[in-house]
Amino acid sequence: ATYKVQVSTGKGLLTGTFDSISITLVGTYGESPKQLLNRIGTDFSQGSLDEYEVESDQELGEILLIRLHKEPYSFFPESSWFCNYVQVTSPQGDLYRFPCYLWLEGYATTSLREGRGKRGQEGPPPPAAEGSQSVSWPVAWDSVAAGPEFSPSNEEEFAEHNRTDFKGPVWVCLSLEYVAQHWKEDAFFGYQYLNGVNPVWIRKCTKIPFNFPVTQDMVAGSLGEFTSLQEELMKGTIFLADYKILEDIPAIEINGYPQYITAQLCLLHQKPSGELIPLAIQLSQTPGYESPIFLPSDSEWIWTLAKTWVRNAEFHVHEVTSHLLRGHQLAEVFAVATLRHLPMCHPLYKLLIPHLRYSVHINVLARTFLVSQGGVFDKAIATGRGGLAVLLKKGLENLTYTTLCLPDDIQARGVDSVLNYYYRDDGLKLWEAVHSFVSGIVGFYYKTNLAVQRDYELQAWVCDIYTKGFLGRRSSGIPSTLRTLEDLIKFVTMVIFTCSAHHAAVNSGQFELGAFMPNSPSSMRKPPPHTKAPVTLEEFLDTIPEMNTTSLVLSILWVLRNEDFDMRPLGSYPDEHFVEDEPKWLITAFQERLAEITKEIEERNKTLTLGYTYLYPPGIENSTAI
Ligand code: RS7
Repeated sequence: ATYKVQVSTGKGLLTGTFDSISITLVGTYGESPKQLLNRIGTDFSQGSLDEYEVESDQELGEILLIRLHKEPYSFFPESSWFCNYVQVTSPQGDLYRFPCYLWLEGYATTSLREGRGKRGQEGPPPPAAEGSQSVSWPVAWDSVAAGPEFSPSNEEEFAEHNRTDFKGPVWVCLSLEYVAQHWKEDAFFGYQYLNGVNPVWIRKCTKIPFNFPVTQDMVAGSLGEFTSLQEELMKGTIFLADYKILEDIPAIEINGYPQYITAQLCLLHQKPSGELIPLAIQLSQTPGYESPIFLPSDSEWIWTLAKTWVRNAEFHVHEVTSHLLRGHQLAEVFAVATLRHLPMCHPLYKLLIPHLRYSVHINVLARTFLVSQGGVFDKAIATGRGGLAVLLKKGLENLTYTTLCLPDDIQARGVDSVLNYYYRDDGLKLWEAVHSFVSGIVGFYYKTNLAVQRDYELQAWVCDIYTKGFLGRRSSGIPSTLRTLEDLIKFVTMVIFTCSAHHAAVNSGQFELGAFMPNSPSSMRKPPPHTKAPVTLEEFLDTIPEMNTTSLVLSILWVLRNEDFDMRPLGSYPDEHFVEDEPKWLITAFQERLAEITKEIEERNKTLTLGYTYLYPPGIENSTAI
């Protein structure tokens, strides 16, 4: 019997191979003899689709899997091969597709199972080349101890920077110049809590905290004569940004001088016009004579200094808890758990792998340059690497399933009726779109709750995320098992949303909002003021970072601007992991919904003085890849 075999090689750089590749077809009735495929030097080159005939004396029945044998050829040195997929056509014309989309490295045999999604419990046990043997957890990922030695393989492809053509429509957008002009304004300070790089921190305040004794007298000037603090608290228009998490975070020396970190509190008010303005700031968690409450009516530079201390707190919580922990570290947890537990033919592998692309790679780079000993954190950020580890640990202890699921988070923070909160509006639409896509995929492969409960691969995956990622902390609310279809859909939605939309929301604006340093200082050189005595511009400048600190942060922000990168926007799936029709239709429906959201955002932004673009779908990456 003659089988037609087509082999597709990746389009990226150095994806072709000079090694000899042979194939064995394994069917229900038997195996074909191992047969050499490539004519070395012509076949299996970058982007090629090669065709062969494979002979077998016997009929093989239904083809279940194939083996690809990668062996030395003549004097050529070993070369890695990026295989997209193999397609086999039987003598009767039946088509079998074997998605791969992986680098095959070294001399080894790789087994690929036929591509129709199979859950744990169905199908034969996964062939040895896939699954848990190949990837191990780095030691203590949460302590940033994992070094660059935990290193993924496809770095050539990662290093290849293809310029993207994405240029959104031109609205009046935030820009470096805009920030430089408006950074001192109270309204812009407040605006950033809703639509800046860290739009996840403020909470509704219904009662003035005991350790932040703001009084009616203090805020009367800001609120005006027609209302009172009490009335606004009851109306739900008072908000709190509390940086208690920064208490007792150790600070380092920079340029030979000690740096300072404090645990600020900031109270805000949303006016009927929608403007969110700061009412009062306290630069510690302990009120008293030594820690006055700063007000907009204080003298110009002392109020600016107090706000700048809050912007510094925002720098720390944004970069460490929202960006590094929730964006990057979690993506790595999901990636490692997926590679350990879900074989390539598992529907959740197929669904998730595009959302985990390059996440380990970018984290290896971060561990090499940013959070390494003597790296950017040690040189330019008050926490240094030591304080970073403490802050990350606290951040992880505070992280909950509620925080990670946007609709629940909005409820929990009490910000459902805040005006002009475009992060929330766009984010909820995206959550819904992802949820509906995931429901479709899950519903196609899992018909009952029992099917979810019995999928041992899925259960091992979620349990690993719970125990390794969240250190088995019950109070996180992260599930350790999934019992129902709805549980599964919500969990997978959270994973995809975190790696795409959440990361985009906290990543995309970093350059424009952070490059004008006083808006986002990484380190403070003087202790926080203990009195309201007026300060001069000189004293202000002596507190914010020095030139070399600033330029180091700027250089990183510049390099990591997400402009020239081989980016895959949310909902694009150029690698065809799914071979059935239904998932393909679901992908199309997801893309159509994202296109509608795109239109809605474009229309909305036209009506705004400042467009909100960080959750504009064409600009959101599928994965935490930068
Ligand atoms: C960026 O990822 O775009 C920039 C990050 C950055 C720039 C300057 C100082 C500190 C940071 C940071 C951070 C924590 C997140 C690291 C993830 C980087 C790939």
